[in-house]
Amino acid sequence: MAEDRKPEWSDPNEPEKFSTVIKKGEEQEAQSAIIEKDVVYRKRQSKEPSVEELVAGVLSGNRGQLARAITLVESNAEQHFHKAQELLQKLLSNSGKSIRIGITGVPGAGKSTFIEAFGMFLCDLGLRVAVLAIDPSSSLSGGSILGDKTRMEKLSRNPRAFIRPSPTAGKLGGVHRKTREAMLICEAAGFDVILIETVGVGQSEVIIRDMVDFFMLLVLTGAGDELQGMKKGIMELADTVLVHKADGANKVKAEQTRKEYSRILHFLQPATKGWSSKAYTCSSLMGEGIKEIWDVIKDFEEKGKSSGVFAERRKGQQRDWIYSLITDQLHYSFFHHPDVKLKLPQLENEVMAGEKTAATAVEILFNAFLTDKK
Ligand SMILES: Nc1nc2c(ncn2[C@@H]2O[C@H](COP(=O)(O)OP(=O)(O)O)[C@@H](O)[C@H]2O)c(=O)[nH]1
Ligand SMILES: [Mg+2]
Repeated sequence: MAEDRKPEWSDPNEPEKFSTVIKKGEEQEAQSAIIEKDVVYRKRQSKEPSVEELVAGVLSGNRGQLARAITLVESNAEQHFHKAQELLQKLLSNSGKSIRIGITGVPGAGKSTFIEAFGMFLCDLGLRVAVLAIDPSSSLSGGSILGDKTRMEKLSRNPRAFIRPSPTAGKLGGVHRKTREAMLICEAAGFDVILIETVGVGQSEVIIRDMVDFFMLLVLTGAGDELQGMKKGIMELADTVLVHKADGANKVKAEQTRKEYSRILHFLQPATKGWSSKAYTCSSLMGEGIKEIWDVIKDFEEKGKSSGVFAERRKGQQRDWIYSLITDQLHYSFFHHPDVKLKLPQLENEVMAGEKTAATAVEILFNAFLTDKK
């Protein structure tokens, strides 16, 4: 037990004159209690919710838990991966009830502005709208999240809407795995419409096409040359081409451009069986053509559901999901294999110098990759 002491400046000859004592050791005890309390408090603050808590939270439409669930699937940590899969497994039977819409176009085509206008229109109809983004450049440049957030200012404040910027690529699957899983979680949380924005460069539009029911391409006017140069491939993916920014002095031109696109679409392979893709004009700034696009999408959904094409596509997408994950995993584990990482720069130089064929270099790399796997 602590020994009681008088302060040093009290008179040792007259101890009773000073009634206060210092209890040695008590201060220490009190302090450690404070520290402990603080640790407990901090632990409670950063405590990760359990899978059950997340499932219950998502299903009840709790936005905080929804955001946490998506953060979990976006995490690059291995222990989170397994927890995320457990969560998805539990939510899977509650997903699939929304209409999934992909929106692509070159940077500056107005995709984010369109989503703001279209999303607000849908919210006003009483629908709940989730917006996800895939930005293939985001893992390199840090993304255009800031730009998008300011473009979707009204929508981001709407209680019926939920906006999630692009995840970054990493271990155990690229951005598309994360986007697909975020989409399933949003569906389980009761969102009626999922809008996925992607920059139309390279492969991302093909990836999104494989994830959505309806796919639209936003284009600009005065694109005569661009139209010629535009890859037939991307137009063949589109269920609708939207000639955007059809306002002011641009209105007449937009109508001409619409006709040109319609003519081309007419000769192309349809993106969806039984559906003929057409071109429309739209101005997100003026709010024109927004309702018409929704009518087109509703018509598309109705026709696809009665013919069975809608369900058939979704089934095919579920199957393809396996293969895209396999590709992801292989890609990741190959390029992160220590021996491959070690040997690759040297082999690259040798191939560039013409000392080795690419096939020989790849064989060496695969041997290194597979040695410990046999
Ligand atoms: N005139 C006009 N400009 C628009 C319209 N929609 C977007 N813009 C402008 O186009 C620019 C790019 O828009 P943004 O939504 O960021 O394009 P994104 O890169 O495709 O997402 C912005 O300066 C917008 O204000 C529209 O309907 N009419
Ligand atoms: Mg954008």
